[in-house]
Amino acid sequence: MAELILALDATDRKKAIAIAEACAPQLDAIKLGYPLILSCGLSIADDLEDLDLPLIADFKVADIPNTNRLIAEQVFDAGFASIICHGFVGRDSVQACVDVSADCGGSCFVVAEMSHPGATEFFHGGAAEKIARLAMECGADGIIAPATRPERTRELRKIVGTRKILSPGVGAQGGDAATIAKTVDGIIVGRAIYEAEDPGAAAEGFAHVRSGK
Ligand code: OMP
Repeated sequence: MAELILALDATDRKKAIAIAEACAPQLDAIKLGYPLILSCGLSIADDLEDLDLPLIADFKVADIPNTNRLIAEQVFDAGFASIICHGFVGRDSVQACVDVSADCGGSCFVVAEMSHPGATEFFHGGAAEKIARLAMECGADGIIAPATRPERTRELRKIVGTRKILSPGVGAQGGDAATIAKTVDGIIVGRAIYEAEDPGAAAEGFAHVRSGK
């Protein structure tokens, strides 16, 4: 059983807010990334504040430690609860994001292995395992691991223990919600919900995988 996190990648402010409102009762968090934030600005977080759901900033931060720190500070100042960063940039860069998250009372998730087909080019051969270990050593709250490869995510679970795994790739990318929900703490779902004719009903369709609901 897992939480349901909406990847709100719609790029029109009004439409995005309407989708979030329609889905809110079915959600545990909303993830916002470049598509919506580049279109609307970080202030979109204020527009979603009344929904009282944790907001995850998905910038897949991947820069030098000082720039990572500056980005993370902006994210938490804007009211986000969590940030996603990349791990391949190395320990010092990840640590910068983790430290700002901790200072701000937020959480930090590190991408260990991505969900798309091309991810196997660089995240395989032990790289994902190395990133997951690094994330744990830095004190990250959890990792991002693919719903499209449940067997890989099960391997990464052995490394992260009881820390969280959030998993994208359900629906549009072919991952199965019920299968991956057995291994992870949260499933991240975008198009299968926000492109549906009735996003609220589509979100409700994942009720069977939500923990404790
Ligand atoms: P859908 O494919 O539309 O369900 O969206 C998936 C969401 O998860 C998008 O916002 C992606 O940017 C994000 N994502 C992945 O799809 N794969 C990953 O490996 C990592 C992420 C992520 O970090 O959220």
